[in-house]
Amino acid sequence: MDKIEVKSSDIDEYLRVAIDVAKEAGKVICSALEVEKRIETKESLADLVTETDQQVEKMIISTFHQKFPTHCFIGEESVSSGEKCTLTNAPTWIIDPIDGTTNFVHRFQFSCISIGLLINKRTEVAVVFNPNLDHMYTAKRGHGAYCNNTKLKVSDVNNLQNALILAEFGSSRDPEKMTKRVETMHRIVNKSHGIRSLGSAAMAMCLVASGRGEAYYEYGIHCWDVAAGDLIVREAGGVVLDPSGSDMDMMARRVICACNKDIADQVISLLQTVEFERDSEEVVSGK
Ligand code: LIP
Repeated sequence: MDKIEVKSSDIDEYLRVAIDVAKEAGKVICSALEVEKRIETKESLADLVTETDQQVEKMIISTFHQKFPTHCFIGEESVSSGEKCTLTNAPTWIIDPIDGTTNFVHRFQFSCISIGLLINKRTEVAVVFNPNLDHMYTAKRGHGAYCNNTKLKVSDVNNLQNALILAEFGSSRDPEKMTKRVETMHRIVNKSHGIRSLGSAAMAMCLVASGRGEAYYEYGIHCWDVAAGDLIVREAGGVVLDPSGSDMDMMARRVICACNKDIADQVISLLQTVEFERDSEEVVSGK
């Protein structure tokens, strides 16, 4: 498919609609916090889904579909129920209705709606909304990243010794993968100010973008966990890479983002690769 041309007024409209839909989704999530949830597990006892994830994803997709009938979608819950994860140059909304579902279940405040709009396979518009804290993170390519209208800027720390690193255990409980993760964390914690695990990739990326941590890495994420965070970090001045040090590949299920290349390289030198099956065969660089 040929490259798509987009007008900047269209991009503004996409961002406006994404912010509105994220706010509506936030209301649904906040009211669901008060009621008992029916929880199902997906691939492990730590891979949860609730009716709210499904309900919110349907709501977001149907709103976008009404407004932009030619656009395509990749949603966490749609893929879980068998839809293909296919990305073309066409405008494609990549949606995680609740990133941090386990946090949502436990009312631990780091969960959010993550929405990235990719055009020509690059995120052009990003919205991450944490309704618990009322933090709305937004970015438009080339126009900076914001949280509730305050411009974001990454930290200027460039030595791992002075850095706080965000990392996750992820949802797989495969013993070999767990051993590698714990060993890596052990190496990093000995060479930095410490490690934090928040349970939401999108939130972790927004915190790096906000200068509240120097790097975040994870093996096992999916494209919907990072599609929006990718642009938010880049627009705040940070770097987003594959843990090998090459360009990030959104379908490769692994990512590192950092406030700068120096910190990224120092973390990368300590990482152990954890293998996961890709989301799709295409290589999708956010650059
Ligand atoms: C979660 C991620 C988190 C990761 C979990 C899971 P979900 O997303 O954001 O960082 O460690 O494995 O993928 O499933 O709550 O949308």
